Amino acid sequence: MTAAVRTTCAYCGVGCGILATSAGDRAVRIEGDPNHPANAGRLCSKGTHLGETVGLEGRLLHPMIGKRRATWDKALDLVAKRFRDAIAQYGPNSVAFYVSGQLLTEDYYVANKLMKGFIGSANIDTNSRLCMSSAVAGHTRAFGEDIVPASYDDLDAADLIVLVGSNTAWCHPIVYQRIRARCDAGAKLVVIDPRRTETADQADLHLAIRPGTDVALMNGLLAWCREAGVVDDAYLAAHAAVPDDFWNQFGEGSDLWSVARICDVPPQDLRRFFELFAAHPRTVTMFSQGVNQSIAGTDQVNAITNLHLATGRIGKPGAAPFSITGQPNAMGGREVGGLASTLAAHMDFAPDNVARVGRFWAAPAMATKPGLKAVDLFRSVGEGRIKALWIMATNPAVSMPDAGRVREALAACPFVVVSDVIVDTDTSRFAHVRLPAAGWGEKDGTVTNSERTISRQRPFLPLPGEAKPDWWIVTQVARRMGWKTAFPYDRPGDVWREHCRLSTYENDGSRLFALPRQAGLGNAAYDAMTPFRWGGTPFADGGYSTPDGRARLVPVVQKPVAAPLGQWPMTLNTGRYRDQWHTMTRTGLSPKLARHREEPLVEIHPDDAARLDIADGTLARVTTPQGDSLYRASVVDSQRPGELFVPIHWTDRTATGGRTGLLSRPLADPVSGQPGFKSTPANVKPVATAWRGFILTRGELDRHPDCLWATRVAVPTGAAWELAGDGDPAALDALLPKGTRIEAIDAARGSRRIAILADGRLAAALFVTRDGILPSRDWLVAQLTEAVAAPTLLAGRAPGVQADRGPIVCACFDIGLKTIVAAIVDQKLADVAAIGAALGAGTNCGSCRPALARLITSEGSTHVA
Ligand SMILES: Nc1nc2c(c(=O)[nH]1)N[C@H]1C(S)=C(S)[C@@H](COP(=O)(O)OP(=O)(O)OC[C@H]3O[C@@H](n4cnc5c(=O)[nH]c(N)nc54)[C@H](O)[C@@H]3O)O[C@H]1N2
Ligand SMILES: Nc1nc2c(c(=O)[nH]1)N[C@H]1C(S)=C(S)[C@@H](COP(=O)(O)OP(=O)(O)OC[C@H]3O[C@@H](n4cnc5c(=O)[nH]c(N)nc54)[C@H](O)[C@@H]3O)O[C@H]1N2
Ligand code: SF4
Ligand SMILES: [Mo]
Repeated sequence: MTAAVRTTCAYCGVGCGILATSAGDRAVRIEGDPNHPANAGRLCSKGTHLGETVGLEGRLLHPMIGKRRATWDKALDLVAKRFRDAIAQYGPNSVAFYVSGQLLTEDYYVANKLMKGFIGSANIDTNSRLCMSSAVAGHTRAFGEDIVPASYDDLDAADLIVLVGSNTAWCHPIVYQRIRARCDAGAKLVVIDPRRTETADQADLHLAIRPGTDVALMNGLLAWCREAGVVDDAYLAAHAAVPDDFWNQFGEGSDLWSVARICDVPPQDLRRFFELFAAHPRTVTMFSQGVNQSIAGTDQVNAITNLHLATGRIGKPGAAPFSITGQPNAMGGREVGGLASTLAAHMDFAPDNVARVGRFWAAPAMATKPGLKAVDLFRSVGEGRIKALWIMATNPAVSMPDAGRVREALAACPFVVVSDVIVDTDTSRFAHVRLPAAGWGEKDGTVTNSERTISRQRPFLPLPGEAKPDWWIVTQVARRMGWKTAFPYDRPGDVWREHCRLSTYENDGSRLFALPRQAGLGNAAYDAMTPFRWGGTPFADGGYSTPDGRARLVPVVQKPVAAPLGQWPMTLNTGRYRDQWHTMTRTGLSPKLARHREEPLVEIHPDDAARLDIADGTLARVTTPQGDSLYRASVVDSQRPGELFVPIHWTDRTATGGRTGLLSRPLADPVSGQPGFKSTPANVKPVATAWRGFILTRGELDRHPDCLWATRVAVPTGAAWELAGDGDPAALDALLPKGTRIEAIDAARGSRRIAILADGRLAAALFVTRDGILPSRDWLVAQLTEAVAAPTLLAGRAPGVQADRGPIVCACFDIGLKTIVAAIVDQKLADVAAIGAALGAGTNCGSCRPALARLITSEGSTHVA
């Protein structure tokens, strides 16, 4: 064991500190860092299981040109040449970079400098366009600069916390724990989300609003505050510019009843929210993708900033609008200026700024205007106008809206470079050159979290194979394109110092983003950097980054919400699962994280399901004008009628279905360019299958199962595939590895059970059924790691013992939770009596009947075996 290394979590924008201890052979112990201000030692499920994701399986370990291994020299020369040639022939705007909030600040800085100061185009956009750009635009409109005026300390001081379009319990779990702790001390929690998420479950009030009506809600609340005398006129007089006609919009239609009707929530609930807000000056309104990912995202952000400005709830402890960031370094990317619509260091493309940055960089070719935003960028690629594209640390073939068109565009692009840690992603399949990047645990630099705290990510593992840090790769290409002296970096600290110097360069205080004390940091001090938050408490005395120092109230009106149309009667909402991260290239490696949700589900309200004849646990096809994909149906009343929810995580590498990116429409907010991922007109239909089954293997299958439904998750030593189809399941046998075969095939009942043994150990198992009854996977999965296979493999459980039963629910008959859940799911038991008939549970003393009833509602609809 070596000493623990202090680093930061690879995943979300909470930015938790981690103590990583390497134990050799890429084994690592992960603990929360008790000294980190973001988490004080706590970690969520994803952070805790990071150790399961640092192995080398699937890693890209050397550069590749086409399908062949190449040397770094050859690959870098080729990238530099193809970019140079395209620029020479078609001009600087014929090339583009598409980068990511998962790059470190140093990586981001170098890529941004190369594109905007040397290539001479601003065609560098980032997946933060899909994530934070409405918040960036809203902040800039309201405050004159993209400043998040809140910190986690504000949560500890708030009396009311309003979560808007944020499933915090799943997506920012450690912040959520902090919110719960504050609620335990008496603060109130209001959740505004069309779905009843686990976050909403525990709230004092949940407003399940009609999607896309957040402006009406916030404007209605502001009108209420004005009536109630809660508007802080003194604050507005001192610190804000209020357009003359601002208050005119709050006439007709802003009364409680009209707002309740537009938002489709009970008026009494709405009144309760308004009263809570009016009564608690210390309010934090935290928002995320339910607000940002909308075609009115920027207006929605400003509806929230208006409310906080007008009530003077900003720049004070416990009072602020709080845009919580998604990716670990979404904020660092914004500080660097890595969006196509920003220049650098919180400067835009005003001529002064262009000249200033040009002086600082000694740039030969400054970009003078914004570049293409992600959706337009890929549209341009599709139209043949981008001749060379370099994608770093993002998987747009999955995560862009209308991903089918994005794939066509990538296929047609003359030159695509992909820098990634994984060899085979849905995007890298289109790459002409693949460059192996250093991954988490290997890379070295800084990140900024949601509350502006900058922390180090430090390496504790050696660079595997020929992998190199992203900043190094971009630096090498820049030098080979001819700019040797402008890219002199030998280590991330060199880049860091330059970034910090730019932040203070000719900065008379008009840009709040400034890191003056960092610019002269020595290498040792850079290595020893402890987490620090820049910006203090912004706007504590007004002092907004506008020419007159005043914030802006921005008039915003609710746009009519389009009524569902005949062919597309449903609205498709998309988002995240608790234990998966985006396109699963890393969380997908963890067997423990796989247990939470093993397949992509389409969640649908019981009324819609009944009307459309979609039974829980069967397959359903979701169709939109952009494309279609399969999901397993989960019938739940946490959905609003008329709305569907699907996860974003599954890809071609892991499933035949769940391809959510193909479905989302490519419409974007006109101000920010952020796509409206949360509401695509859609349709859903049941899909019949003849059989259901699963394959478990030690190691991986040679190829993916070729059947209607096949979804993979990691299990210890190998993989588990859930399967369903309508053809002959016997065709699946060909997938099984060689070895001693034992089988039980009951053609009449349509049941096939096959186990393959190698050296006396279970190497693979295939179970198929026509009647839906399959053993629980737990025991068989455990058999994959046993040195000697049990004799009862084909029964799918240990000799003489029930399959892993879980905690006991029915004490009279000794029946466990897992047994009951499996029976509910596999046999489609619909009520307590049916459980009694099948298992005996609940038929003696009856004490467990309430528990069984709860399991019918919860597990019968949400759990998939
Ligand atoms: N487990 C996990 N955590 C993550 C990530 C992950 O992949 N997995 N990704 C990280 C990243 S990059 C991001 S950006 C964040 C995202 O974090 P969140 O924004 O919390 O997550 P989402 O699930 O995308 O969407 C949030 C909620 O918005 C709701 N919503 C949809 N439409 C509307 C609407 O019109 N109004 C309102 N008020 N709400 C609406 C959805 O129902 C959903 O519950 O999570 C980060 N954390
Ligand atoms: N329908 C729908 N689509 C969405 C969303 C939604 O809610 N609904 N959310 C959007 C949002 S908010 C986001 S943030 C995006 C996320 O979407 P993506 O950014 O496409 O998702 P990731 O899987 O995180 O992709 C990161 C890639 O970088 C690689 N990688 C990891 N670390 C490194 C590194 O250090 N260097 C390099 N070079 N590569 C690395 C990973 O292997 C992976 O292939 O999805 C967006 N798409
Ligand atoms: S809350 Fe976010 S940063 Fe913290 S451990 Fe979980 S995923 Fe990592
Ligand atoms: Mo994101």
